[in-house]
Amino acid sequence: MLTVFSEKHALHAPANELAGGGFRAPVEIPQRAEAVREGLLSFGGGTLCKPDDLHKPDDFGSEMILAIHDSDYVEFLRTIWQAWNAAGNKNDVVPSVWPSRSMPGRTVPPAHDLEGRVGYYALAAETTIQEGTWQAAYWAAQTALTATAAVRNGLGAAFGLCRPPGHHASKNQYGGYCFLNNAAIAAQDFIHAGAERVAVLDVDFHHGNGTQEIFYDRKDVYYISLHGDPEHTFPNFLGYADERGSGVGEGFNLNFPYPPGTGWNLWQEGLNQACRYYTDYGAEALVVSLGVDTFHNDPLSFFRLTQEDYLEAGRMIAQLNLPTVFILEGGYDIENIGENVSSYLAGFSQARKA
Ligand code: SP5
Ligand code: ZN
Repeated sequence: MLTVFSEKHALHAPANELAGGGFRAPVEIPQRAEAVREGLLSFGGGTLCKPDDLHKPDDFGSEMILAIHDSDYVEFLRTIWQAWNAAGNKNDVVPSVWPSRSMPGRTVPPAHDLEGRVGYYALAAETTIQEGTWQAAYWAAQTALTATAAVRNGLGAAFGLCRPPGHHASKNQYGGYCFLNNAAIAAQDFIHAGAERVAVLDVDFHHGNGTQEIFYDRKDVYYISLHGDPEHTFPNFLGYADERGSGVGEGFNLNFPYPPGTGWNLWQEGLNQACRYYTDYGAEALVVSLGVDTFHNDPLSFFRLTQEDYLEAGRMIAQLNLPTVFILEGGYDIENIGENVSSYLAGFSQARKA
């Protein structure tokens, strides 16, 4: 399968991750993307992805990024590290104060304080910003756009090996290891090219709060997510079953939150239903937010999916028979991430050829 990959992902390399009351070794690290690339090239004796199938992204500029994200937010991402560094901070950017529930007064960032500015644009504190973060995020978005362009131009499917991931990034907030919403940018690119109904299927272990928020009041993009119940896990404050969309978008957002211990039997029911809803919807194109942190051995997950399950999930997704762009999201078991992603794409490819 055609795979788009940029070495620039490595410019985002967090030194730490705030977890359990201290700074720990981060899980969203450059080795993830390298392991996926190597896994694709070696899977099935190199039958899934050949070196010729690996493409560097083209530069499509900022038009689609700005169709999804607010311009002040994009400007913040582009400039914050330099400002933070120039103010004498030696460490990575970490937020520490928020316009939280009890302080709803202010709806713009404070003009003269960096800490306030960072907190305004952050939705969580585990995600740090370094010198190369903007470059890495920009090229992850271009990776998504390049994969989408290939599919728009007639290729049946493509894989955007995006890093950093994207589905937690909202119109104007970063967090959950995400800065630019690569999957939303891909979906918007289909719309920009004339599609009227785009399906976004999110199989990452976590709810894609950013993608949901971005398309919540729209009916041209139908977001469906299968994920760990936010009563039990990140992002905690969005992703519940009663969130069904608003305005003309009502009925075009669907969440399947699942409890700890969820395995294939329960999970595949949701995937099956999602596929039926997309068919009824008359989807013209599909974007898959492909997280493999549903794996039984993932350090962040309480699902119990296996490599065989991913083969079958890939087959089920293929049966939608839609032009399909896969976008990498989470997955933190470095030992297995390459084979896990490959299993999804191999199942999909096998079913498409059959
Ligand atoms: C893209 C994606 O999968 N983002 C996930 C973001 C999860 N952020 C909060 C994770 C908190 C995990 N706490 C660390 C415990 C590890 N032992
Ligand atoms: Zn995740």
